[in-house]
Amino acid sequence: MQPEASKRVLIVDDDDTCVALAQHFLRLEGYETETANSCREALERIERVTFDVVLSDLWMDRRNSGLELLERLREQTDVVSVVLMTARPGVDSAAAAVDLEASAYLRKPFDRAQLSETMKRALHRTRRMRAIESAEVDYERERTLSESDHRTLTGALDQLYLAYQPIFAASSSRRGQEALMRSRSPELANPGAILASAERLGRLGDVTDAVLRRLVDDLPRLEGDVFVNLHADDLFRGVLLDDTLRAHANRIVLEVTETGPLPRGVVQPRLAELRAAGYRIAVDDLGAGYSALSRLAEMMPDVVKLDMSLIRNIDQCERRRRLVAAIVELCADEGAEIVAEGIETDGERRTVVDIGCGLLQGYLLGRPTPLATAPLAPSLPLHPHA
Ligand code: G
Ligand code: MN
Repeated sequence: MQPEASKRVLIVDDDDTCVALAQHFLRLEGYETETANSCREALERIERVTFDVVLSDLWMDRRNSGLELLERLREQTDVVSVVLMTARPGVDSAAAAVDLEASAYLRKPFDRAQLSETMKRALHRTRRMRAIESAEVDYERERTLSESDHRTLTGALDQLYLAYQPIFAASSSRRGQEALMRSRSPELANPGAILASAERLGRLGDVTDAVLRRLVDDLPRLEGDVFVNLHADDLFRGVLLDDTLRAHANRIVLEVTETGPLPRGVVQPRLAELRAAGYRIAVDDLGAGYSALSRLAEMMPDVVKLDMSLIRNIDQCERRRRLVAAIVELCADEGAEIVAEGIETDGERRTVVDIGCGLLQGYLLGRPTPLATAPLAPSLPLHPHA
């Protein structure tokens, strides 16, 4: 249940009878009231308590004290409504009151209905102002938060590097490697967190550009094919057709990690364009999440990478073996190569080779390693336990 919204009024008047009357009426209307007899006393109260409306006499101690009070109050806050009471409204004081955003004038003497109506409007104004103010505060907080998020992401991309995990042919010769994003940023090092942040900030393209820039730097030191992960939207990044990257296109396999339906009419022509430039296209993580079999027909990939969830314990699961065998046959018909990903045991390795997976990847065969610390030998041992 919502707490009832506060209706707290400070009544300010040097005339005690008037204070008592206003207090009586307002209590009948459900207001909480406090009272003060002078501008000074009112300001003291206001310092300690948050009021929703200040109902103040205009003329106190033979001066326009009500205006003074209003002026001092406005130095502190806009979000409390002030109603000025007076027996002699004058043009000058009215103009000043408007200037200082008094909510209303209440002509003395007033009856309960007049007071009630005026106070209702004043209270409404306070609540509206508060709502606007808190929305502004939220907006401000949101903006500064995302500014610092942007900085953190930029930092992570500046310190981005690639680790390479070897990919072998079933015949045990080394075929190439998959480039995997890493960052040395202390705040944002995890690749999944980098991608999540980039997605939230609408900067997935920046991640791809950073990855491809690093790849260009590394390519001269890499042997064989280089597999690199892209979101389907990234297929449209201009950098893919820049001369530098294009010069190596025939060694590059673009792994599309897709999490939603592909807009057919746009993606097909782009794939054709990228293939014409020399790139090969792979469907990544087939068998996981949204990466459905229908993707095979849509993209006619050159390479299909089977998700490690299909590979796990495949040597102990007849039905999974048959499923993978069916996919392998389908891909063979389409002329696509198959990579079995995430091979961790020798049983898994032997089984996928038996079924006919032509390419192998996984911790059993090699972990992702940064280039600087591990110059890539052309043939790493395929059977570490053999
Ligand atoms: O989505 P994609 O297939 O590109 O993901 C590759 C990820 O899988 C990398 O983070 C890599 O470190 C991880 N990986 C690679 N080989 C293995 C493996 O044998 N077992 C497990 N659990 N993870 C692996
Ligand atoms: Mn991949």
